Amino acid sequence: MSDRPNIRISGAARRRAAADAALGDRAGKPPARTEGKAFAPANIALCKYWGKRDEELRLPMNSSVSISLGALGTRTRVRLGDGDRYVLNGSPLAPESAEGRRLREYLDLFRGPAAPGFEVDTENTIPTAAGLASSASAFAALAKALDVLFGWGLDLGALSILARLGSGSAARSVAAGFVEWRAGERSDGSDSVAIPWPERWPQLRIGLLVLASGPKSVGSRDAMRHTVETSPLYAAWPETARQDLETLRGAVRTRDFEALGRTAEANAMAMHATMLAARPAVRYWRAETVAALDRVAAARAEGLPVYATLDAGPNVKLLFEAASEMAVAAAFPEARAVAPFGG
Ligand code: 2P0
Repeated sequence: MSDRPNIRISGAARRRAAADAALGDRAGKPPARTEGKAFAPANIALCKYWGKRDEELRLPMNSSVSISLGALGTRTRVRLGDGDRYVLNGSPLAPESAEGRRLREYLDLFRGPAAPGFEVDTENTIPTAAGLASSASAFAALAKALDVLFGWGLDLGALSILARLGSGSAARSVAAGFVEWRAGERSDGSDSVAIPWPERWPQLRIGLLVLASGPKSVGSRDAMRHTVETSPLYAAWPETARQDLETLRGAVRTRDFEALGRTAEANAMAMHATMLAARPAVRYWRAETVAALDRVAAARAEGLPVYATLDAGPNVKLLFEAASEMAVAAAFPEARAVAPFGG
């Protein structure tokens, strides 16, 4: 038996090391100013991130790609202070709440003698009722606001690493448009970064259908872990996602809307299939979810090019093009249409 103590580096220490590595020689330098402000968009994945190869560094099993939602996202201001103080949508956020703790632990990565405390004021530009406010835009906006406060001038890859240390999907919210998050291979996550795709697709539309609001039964972080650990279908997921991502890359390059919609919808169904097979099942779908998917299928059978995707929740997102906007509005009067490229 070895007489060496069994040293286990904590998740927080590993995240701090990863943040320092992304910052390089900027790590530990005092802030350049007393305040930083930034905005980051929410994003909808066309090929989903589902499962981690490293829980602590939020490193994914598979690469994913999303569309950022333009002006819908999170606006954040971070100021230096003696202690921490958080405001979310105009109301103080209790430091001992789950969200407060998560925020404090994240800010610990950047704390130092010249930056002992952070006052964070954050506001979602997505109506809360839209059920879309997410950790993705929150941590991306915070990473960008810290970049301004400290004057780091980080490139997109480094920013996406910092955002990822808060929440995986936040890696994709550091940029507009189509953003791929490469899974990477290195154990320190230094190659698990966001790479925006150069293509723009101004006619693309996303329709937000809010079918149910309120807290979800299981958070996506726990659902993901439980699926990886217990679902017999999970083994097929990484390769399915790899193929879907390549199909989507081709669809975006050639502006093939049908291939994009079909693949995104199939990818979302496959992700939910892995959850349904988990033991016990993780089932986010409600009766309204199934009814909405039926309506999408019926609209498509009538010749309307509209597809659906859904994340770790009951709400359905529609994918369509500007030419179908009137018909989609008629078929789904409750949908809120978003033009991710500004139309
Ligand atoms: C995605 N989701 O690609 C997938 C699809 C939900 C379903 O990324 O644990 O909040 O913070 O890394 O990013 C939601 O998971 O999880 C998510 P953590 P995150 O958008």
